[in-house]
Amino acid sequence: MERLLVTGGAGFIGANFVRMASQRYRVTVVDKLTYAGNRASLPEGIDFVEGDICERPLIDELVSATDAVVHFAAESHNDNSLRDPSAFVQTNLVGTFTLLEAVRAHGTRLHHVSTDEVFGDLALGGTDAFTETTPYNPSSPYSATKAGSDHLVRAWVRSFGVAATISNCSNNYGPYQHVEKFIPRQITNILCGQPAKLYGTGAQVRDWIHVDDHNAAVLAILERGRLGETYNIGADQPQRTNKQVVETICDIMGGDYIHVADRPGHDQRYTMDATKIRRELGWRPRYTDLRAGLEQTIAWYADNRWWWEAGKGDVEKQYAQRGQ
Ligand code: NAD
Ligand code: TDX
Repeated sequence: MERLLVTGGAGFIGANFVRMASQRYRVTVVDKLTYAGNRASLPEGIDFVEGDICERPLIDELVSATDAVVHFAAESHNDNSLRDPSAFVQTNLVGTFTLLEAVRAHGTRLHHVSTDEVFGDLALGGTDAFTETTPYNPSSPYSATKAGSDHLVRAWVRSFGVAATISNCSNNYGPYQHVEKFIPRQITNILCGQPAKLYGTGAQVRDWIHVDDHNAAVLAILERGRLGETYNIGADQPQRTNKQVVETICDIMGGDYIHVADRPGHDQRYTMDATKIRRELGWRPRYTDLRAGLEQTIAWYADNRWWWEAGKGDVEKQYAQRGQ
């Protein structure tokens, strides 16, 4: 395997993946450059194609010229999916279908990147965790379309023998994450002299993982994973409420937070059991201290205002319309 086609490579996780994988592979990125895509996140020396994964002739041509596809492209923000789900259905379902038909036609290896949100949520206060066999029970239009895309991949493996793997990962943080998302929104609010904004009570629990740990796991699955298998990815962190995470950010940066309107249908708790990937592939997270990972991420946003400052105002205007 020498050549990789990375869909959604100009997005947060994709761009960090390209930075890691381009040290070992010849990488081509295909990305539509939606509001969430940014060419400036990509390193020099890779091939970039601006295009939509729903366009079959383009995807056929790119898939025919690669050894494997790593599929990150998606509409990824729950709050946006509550405002207008249509792009989520199009990109996450029709886009994944289009890719699957192309890899089926060309016999190409595919890794499909998915989320813990396909499993729904867990009750606050419990210690149970999602495993690879937890039944799917998605809550939002975003997670429903990701769940549907996972089912398509599984069906193409079983029905057509497509050489695919799937990973379901917990909440990522790190450099190049769009300022609409929780952690960069709070960091950049404080950098702009604004308070951090906590939805509702802030009692919800997310299972945070550094983006480089996620991407090292994706590479391990691509290189050594068993075809047809699904792997959960999570960093085995202690359970942390959103309020605790905001308090840590405020403590590091010297800022304040306020409570704002809650997200409708807000998932309460995500906790991942990543035993399978640890046991089968020997993968381990390297960022095990969230505070240290947040300090690194805060320093990145403070040093790279050019990367996020232009888009910040529009994002905050949209949140303000919803009382958030
Ligand atoms: P992102 O929104 O930052 O990036 C998505 C990228 O996909 C953007 O560059 C965008 O331009 C591109 N894109 C969107 N529609 C496209 C289309 N039709 N054709 C081509 N490109 C298109 O998302 P992210 O946070 O980097 O997430 C990447 C993947 O990882 C997604 O599949 C997401 O479901 C999954 N995931 C994310 C997290 C997380 O915490 N962010 C956790 C688990 C899984
Ligand atoms: O301003 C905010 N205040 C707040 O309290 C924002 C933007 C979010 N929140 C809360 C909502 C969630 O409980 O923080 C938590 C994290 O929110 P998001 O960053 O929007 O992430 P989440 O909805 O958990 O989904 C993320 O993880 C799984 C990614 O966006 C998905 O793409 C991934 O699949």
